[in-house]
Amino acid sequence: MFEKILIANRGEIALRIHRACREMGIKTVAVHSTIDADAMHVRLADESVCIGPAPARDSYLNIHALLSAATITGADAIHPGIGFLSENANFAEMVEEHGFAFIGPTADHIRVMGDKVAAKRAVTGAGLPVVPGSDGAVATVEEARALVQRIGCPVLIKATAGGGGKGMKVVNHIDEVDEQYRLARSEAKAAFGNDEVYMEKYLARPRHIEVQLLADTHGNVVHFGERDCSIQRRHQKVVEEAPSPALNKQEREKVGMLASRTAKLLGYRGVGTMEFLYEDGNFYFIEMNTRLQVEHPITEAITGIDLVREQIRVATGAPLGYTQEDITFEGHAIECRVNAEDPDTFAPSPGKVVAYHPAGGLGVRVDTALYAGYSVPPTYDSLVAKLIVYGATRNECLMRLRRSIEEFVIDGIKTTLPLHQRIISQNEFIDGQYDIRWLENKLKDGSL
Ligand code: MV4
Repeated sequence: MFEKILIANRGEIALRIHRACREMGIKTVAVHSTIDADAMHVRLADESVCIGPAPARDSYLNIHALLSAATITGADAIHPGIGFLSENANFAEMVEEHGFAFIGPTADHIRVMGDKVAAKRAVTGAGLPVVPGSDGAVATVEEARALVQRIGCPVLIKATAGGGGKGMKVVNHIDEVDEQYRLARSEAKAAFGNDEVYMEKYLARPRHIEVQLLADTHGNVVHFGERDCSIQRRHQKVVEEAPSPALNKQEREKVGMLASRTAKLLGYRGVGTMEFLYEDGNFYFIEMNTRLQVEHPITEAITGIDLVREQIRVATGAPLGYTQEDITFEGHAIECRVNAEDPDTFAPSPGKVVAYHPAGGLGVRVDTALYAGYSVPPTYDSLVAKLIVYGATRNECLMRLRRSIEEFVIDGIKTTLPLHQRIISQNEFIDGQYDIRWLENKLKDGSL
């Protein structure tokens, strides 16, 4: 087992990882930028190292500073957390070259899944269904036009280096191909420094269903069921739930089995998530995330498994020690991402938290690094707390979530808590009848 882990992250996820480490008897090293000197993740850790100035590129993305911090503190492993360097294959490689364990998949798996064309090809080879479209990259506008003629409008042009929706362009009519193709390439170039694009049939109203996976280094893979992450705005998840209200037991077992079988064939290790679009009873793989996810706690709530603990265990080379049949699902969980933003305009709202009182009681979990007197810096992403609520049934979960939002106090900054109360009060949400367009449509027509 590791004795000391350096946590290359900040905020609530750094605390989440610290907690798993301490419960395993592992010491932690926090790293922080100058603006985070009094952050909660620094206070809790056994040791801390300042790795640079506030901008992420100078601190949390500074590979040399992180490796130096791991060296001087004698850490034996590095946990990248979420965001920042968590899906950077070069970082994973350098961590291992410097003699530390990387708590994540191999650099090769990160690299393949970071290239969306390579990822699709890899999982198709393993028998996973994907959205019909181009066979690999589309290199010329002539090729793009021919493809639109073959698969029919609407068609979506996506960046190979993409994810997160950047560089995505819809083609609704053959006359638009040339313009949308050029726009997609130039946006991809600007966002990723890589203008390669590929094409898919555009699904108009799918749900976003993702499967949580865990693999050890001995070829054992299990899935922990799905999460429904269809409540999104501008490619940022807002509310997630597990299980999905749209799937029946057979569909759940089918997509879980398909995903875990694929991960096994690919020789994957660690935690990972396969993302699918789900429409008219069909699943289509779109991407795989090779890291822990923000919304992992809802899976923990319905399975009783500590995913970060498992992630650390398999990184030591330990075998899973259980099989798919040992994993059982019970009840329902919903997560609301609480952002330091104006709930009506989504304008960032950093600043000093003057009063803080989290929701509590049975079935309520709050993952946060906030405390009264803490100043939320304007420098990083605006997620400041995750409210995770469990209930024996979806209805119990919803009732408990409503009262939890009512009692959650974060004063001094604006947060999206009021938005969450409005979302979960909508009939469509209560009925589980929503798709990836639902939230943005509600915001646009002013009915939220
Ligand atoms: C799609 C799609 C419709 N059809 N692919 C958005 C980001 C990237 N992860 C994939 N995305 C989409 N791919 C096809 N063929 C619609 C989206 C999409 C989306 C997907 C999941 C959750 C929210 C979304 C919001 C807008 C678009």
